[in-house]
Amino acid sequence: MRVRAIELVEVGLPLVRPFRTSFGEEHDKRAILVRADAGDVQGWGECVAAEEPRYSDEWLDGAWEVIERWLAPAVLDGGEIDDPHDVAARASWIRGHRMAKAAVEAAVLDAWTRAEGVSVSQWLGGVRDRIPCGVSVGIAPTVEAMLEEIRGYLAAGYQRVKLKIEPGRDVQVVGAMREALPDTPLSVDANAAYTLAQAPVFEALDELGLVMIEQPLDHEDLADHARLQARVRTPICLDESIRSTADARAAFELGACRVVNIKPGRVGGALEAVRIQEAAMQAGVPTWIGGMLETGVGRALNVALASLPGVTMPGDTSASARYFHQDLTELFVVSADGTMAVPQGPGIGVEPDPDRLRACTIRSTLIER
Ligand code: OSB
Ligand code: MG
Repeated sequence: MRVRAIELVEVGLPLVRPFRTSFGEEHDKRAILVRADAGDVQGWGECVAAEEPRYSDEWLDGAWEVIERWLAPAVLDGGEIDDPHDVAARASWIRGHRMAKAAVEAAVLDAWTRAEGVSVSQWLGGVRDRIPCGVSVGIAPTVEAMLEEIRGYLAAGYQRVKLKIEPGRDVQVVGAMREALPDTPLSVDANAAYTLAQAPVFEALDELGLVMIEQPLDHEDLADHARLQARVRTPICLDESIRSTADARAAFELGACRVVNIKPGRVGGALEAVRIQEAAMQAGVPTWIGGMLETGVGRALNVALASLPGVTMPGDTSASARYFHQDLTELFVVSADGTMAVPQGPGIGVEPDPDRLRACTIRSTLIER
């Protein structure tokens, strides 16, 4: 397969409710969509870099430039693609920029699997046609507001509820949720907002029967995560800290986590995500697929990854309606049993609707050969 053109489209979609984490609040979803045009087939990928480098060191405008200036030319000028793994190989001289790389790889992978007539799930080795779904709940102004939002999700079927925490809004808020919802599988996500000196917060959370504590400490600090894990029974799950299979192996050897949140954007692509899932399976560490408030394009790839054998826990792969009044693609829905269907059509199984895409477009550029 030869990719003849790569188009970048920046889109903006209002969120149904603001999403607040320890690192900031988002009201709109902005994303770069990548379209790989291979003549007979085309494929779509979504870049999860946000407008500001808060979650990681990547940001939207930076990713746009990296793709336009280096990644797209690496793919376009590299000749025939013999396998989707070629994308990462051609881009390997570019340090970092994993979210940008992941988006380009995703577009090529979609085109490739469409040409082969198989779903991405099948091609990656998926073993499930439905996946268990959890939901990530932003920090709300009051305990009542948070509870009301959560009750809606539980009524919709979600199997696990993740609460965002930050210093000052942790033990008390989570304790109130636990009291109101004694049997609900709950987890917390601190997005790296604490230091080991605040371990007593996690020792208190340890008494609340949580499924896991996600990314409590600095993203660079595996050693302190290992020290914290030694002090709590609740499994620590790493998100920001795991950017590669090498990171995952180091975390497992150090005992820095007992669960991994896998996001294809954070680790440089779906194919690296598959390898992390394999390494985790070998180490006996369960994984789940995280999210970055993706539109249907990015969501579709996450859902395909969630069908892999080592991905055994409910992920942050929620229904389109949890994020948007109107998505760009066919909608992802969660059924009453808290599961979602894995698209079985060719490629990622969904496509942006041309009218919706036009309505959401902020800018676009075509890189052609
Ligand atoms: O830490 O998992 C996170 C959203 C944006 C950035 C980081 C995170 C999140 C979420 C939402 O928790 C997951 C989702 O529903 O897409
Ligand atoms: Mg997280």
